[in-house]
Order: sequence, then C-alpha cells, then structure tokens
Amino acid sequence: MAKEVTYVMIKPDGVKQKLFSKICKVFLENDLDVIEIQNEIVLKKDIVREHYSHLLNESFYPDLESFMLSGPVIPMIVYGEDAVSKVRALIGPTNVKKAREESPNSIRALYGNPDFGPANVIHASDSRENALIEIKRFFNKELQRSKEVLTSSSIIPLSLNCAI
Ligand code: IDP
Ligand code: MG
Repeated sequence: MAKEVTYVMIKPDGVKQKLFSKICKVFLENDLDVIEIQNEIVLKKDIVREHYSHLLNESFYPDLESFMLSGPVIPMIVYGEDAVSKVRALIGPTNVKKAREESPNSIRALYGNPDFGPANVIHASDSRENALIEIKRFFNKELQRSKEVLTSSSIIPLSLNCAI
C-alpha cells in the first residue's frame, strides 16, 4: 500500500474536550504521522457549506452547520501507509451509537455524543481524491503530487507538537 495523505479535523466538541493530544497519540501509535496542524480556528459559514455540500438538503443540515460554527476546530494533515482508510477505521462510524456498538475503541465511540448527531468529535476524508480537495480547502495547499513531495525530506513529523 502506498503512503498517502488524508485530511483530519477535530470538531468543536473535540476541541472543547481538549482531545488534541489523545487523538495525535492514536495516529502515532498506528504508524501514521501528523505532518501539518493548523492553530485552532473558527470556521466561516461558507467553508462549512462547501465542506458539507453533499448534506445541504438533509433535515439535520442546520444543526450540523451551527454545531460546526459553535467553536474552534483544528485542521490536520495525516500521512502514512493507507492513511485514508486507516484513519476512517480509527475514528469509527459516523453515528456515535453505532460506533459504540461496532467499534467501541474508536475515537467517535469514546468521545462522541450519542444523543446529538453532529457531535462526533472528528472529521476524516473518505477517499484519496477528497483528501486532496479538503487539504486544499483548509490549508490552501496543493498536494496533488503528494507521493513525490512527501517521500522526501520535506516530511517533518510533528509528533513532538502533540505533547504525548
Ligand atoms: P462522515 O463524517 O463520517 O464522513 P458524513 O455522512 O459525511 O459522515 O456526514 C458529515 C457529518 O454530518 C457527520 O460527521 C456528522 O457530524 C453529521 N451527520 C451525518 N449524519 C447525520 C445525522 O443523521 N444526524 C445528524 N448529523 C449527522
Ligand atoms: Mg464525510
């Protein structure tokens, strides 16, 4: 399996619970590197609408939008073998109740709120293609040539910043 990047974002409920270090630890212990971290940032409505454009017509979209605007998020780029599907497995299913049943050690199962749909702590890209789109969206960076760029000495694992 090739090394690849994926986009991860700690959502407002994860930031409020101060999960940054715990989440980094999970990635690092699973042979993934956290290669970029952005300072806590409160998103603008437009970027939330763009990011969740596939859900605009859902009845829960207003709740999702106001939740995503309710506090700062932490955008991250994670890198490693099979990073996209590995990170999705580590965060667990979208629905926290389902996560607790099917994947009780996943990040969403451990820290998500089973009684409020949007509050599942963390986002991660669902495909390699979307990972590059989302990295561009939140880091304003083109990583199309991610393999070439990131297999060089430009990789600086930010493990130390995770303060574990
Ligand atoms: P994902 O985050 O696991 O990729 P998506 O279907 O892309 O799942 O949904 C994006 C986000 O929208 C979810 O992480 C969650 O915060 C919210 N969401 C999805 N489905 C529901 C729902 O049925 N009720 C409330 N919020 C939801
Ligand atoms: Mg999704």
